Amino acid sequence: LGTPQSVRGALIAVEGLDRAGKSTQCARLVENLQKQGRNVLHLRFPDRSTPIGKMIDSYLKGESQLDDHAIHLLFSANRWEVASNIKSAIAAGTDVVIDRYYYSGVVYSSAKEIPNLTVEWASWPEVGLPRCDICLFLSISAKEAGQRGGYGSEKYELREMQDRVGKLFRELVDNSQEDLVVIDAGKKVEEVERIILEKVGESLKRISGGTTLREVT
Ligand code: Z5A
Ligand code: MG
Repeated sequence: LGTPQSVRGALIAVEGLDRAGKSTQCARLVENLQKQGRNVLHLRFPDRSTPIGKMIDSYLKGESQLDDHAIHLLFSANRWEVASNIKSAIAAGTDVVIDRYYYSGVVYSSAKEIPNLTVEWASWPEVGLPRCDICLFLSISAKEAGQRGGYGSEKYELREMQDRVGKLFRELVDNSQEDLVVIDAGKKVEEVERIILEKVGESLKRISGGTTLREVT
């Protein structure tokens, strides 16, 4: 049982607007893959437990102020600090499931509409990170997402910001050459879970056929 050593693990990211159901679906996906006898590493960004993550947490809660470029680079650094762990897990045959990844990094910062903090500028620090084999984009309108328990009090949890984030996510999905799969996140939890498992299954099949882990370009 388990994944043969010769087959690498898969890098799976789950993205989308606030309240799209990313954390709910990541937990279910991890459990489903484990039931199949696979080893899984479950990560999330921001990872608020590291020193960099603590700075991000404090910023999001409004407890500290940071320049928009500086916080952008911290979000990216928070990914870079685990990049080598991701690579070694994948090489050892472990699947890595990530709750938000570089797409969130690019989209949220550029949605702030700060002069020169463009999508292009925001994308550069992500170049070289392990690229996902599949990114499940949970698609939901900001209005519908806002109805799910309402927004909290963190920095970006404002309707106007969420609308801009939604628009940028859609542009990214349209222009991306990555393995981005759009999933209707307005469906029932179980239905979204089923579709995700089906899409991930297809990706796992491609990987067992011998595709290598790529880097963000
Ligand atoms: N950010 C950034 O700026 N730059 C970066 O590089 C990164 C992130 C990585 C914190 O992220 C902020 O950081 C975020 C982006 C920014 N800003 N904002 N705003 P976070 O990941 O820590 O955020 P979070 O606190 O985990 O919330 P979330 O991700 O927005 O929620 P979610 O994970 O997508 O949803 P959920 O917790 O699974 O579900 C939300 C509720 O909906 C819950 O009550 C569920 O029971 C319910 N739910 C879930 N699925 C369904 C369905 N299908 N139907 C009905 N109800 C559902
Ligand atoms: Mg979440």
